[in-house]
Amino acid sequence: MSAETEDQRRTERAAMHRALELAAAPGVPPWPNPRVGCVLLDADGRTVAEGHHRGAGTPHAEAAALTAAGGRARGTTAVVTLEPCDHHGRTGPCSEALVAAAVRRVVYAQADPNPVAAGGAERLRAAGIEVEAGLLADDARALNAVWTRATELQRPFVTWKFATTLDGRSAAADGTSRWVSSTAARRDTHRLRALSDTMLVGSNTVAVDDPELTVRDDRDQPVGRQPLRAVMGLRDLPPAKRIFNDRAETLHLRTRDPHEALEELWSRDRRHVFLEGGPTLAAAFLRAGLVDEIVVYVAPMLLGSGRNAIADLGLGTIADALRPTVTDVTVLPAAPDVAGEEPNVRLTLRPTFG
Ligand code: AOF
Ligand code: ZN
Repeated sequence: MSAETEDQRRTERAAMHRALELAAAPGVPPWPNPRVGCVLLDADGRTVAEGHHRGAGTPHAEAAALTAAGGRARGTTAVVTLEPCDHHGRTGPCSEALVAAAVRRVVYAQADPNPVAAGGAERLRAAGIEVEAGLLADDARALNAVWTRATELQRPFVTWKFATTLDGRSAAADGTSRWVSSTAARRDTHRLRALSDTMLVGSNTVAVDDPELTVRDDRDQPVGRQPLRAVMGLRDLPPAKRIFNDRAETLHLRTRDPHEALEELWSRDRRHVFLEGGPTLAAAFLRAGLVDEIVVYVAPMLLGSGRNAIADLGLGTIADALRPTVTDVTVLPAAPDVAGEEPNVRLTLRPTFG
């Protein structure tokens, strides 16, 4: 490799790190679009312009950088975290914009998993632009991990979250469940809720537990955008339930079929479902192979009897047990501002079945 190429590689790698940093800018909603960053380099490897995507309906990262560069875009190398799109969606195709701006070379990290938008690399090559794929692809994928998986699956990514006692109970025999998990665990749940775009429960949970299903902060910190509250099931829902208060939007999905529910949510641009119960709904999603991630809070508490965290899965013998892979174990120490609580444990798991 010539010294010049070696130099170019190093510069482009640094620019890709910068593009990833731009993509991850705070305040950009991760839904329903990916986070994308772009840096334009001149022939000497100097940055001509930068851009990043700021949310659905706003210019793509490449378009933002091209606009910032104006006439200086000619002959540059565009370093971008995602393969430039090739479709007329909410905005125009970036492939065409890069060609029109007479960019010389395009280096991108992650191939576009979106079948509707993909094809940019080919289009650019056909126009005589040098294209290199895969630089820091794993980092780019990690930045939009849930979006990427959802886009590949063409349905929302599903995180099933539950809280349990040491003996697998989510509520006592009389139905009381306040509080199984600690303050710290509940704060952590609200943080995770806020990262999703939809919280989903069964109509039975609404009838019995009457959850509000909003992102809240018990210390009055700002919480930002509220995810959609979705309720699934055929039964009518009493309008007086807390889920219908004006703190967030609510959608009633009149189906018992998890596939149908996810299809409907996908068509409404939902990408990450936070499945919060109850036990019957969780079992239905697991049986359908529609759980992509499990988050469970384990509280040091014993009930001996009571409501199971999950309904019957129809598994008769130990050999049939579902054995998800543990991807993270975190101890959540008791919150310093709350007296008399014990640490809880959060397990994150990836289902390797279904
Ligand atoms: C973005 N921002 O910077 C890039 C994207 O919703 P649309 O019509 O704007 O198109 C979204 C698709 O465009 C997205 O799925 C991805 O495939 C491609 N690239 N999207 O939101 C960007 N570069
Ligand atoms: Zn684009």
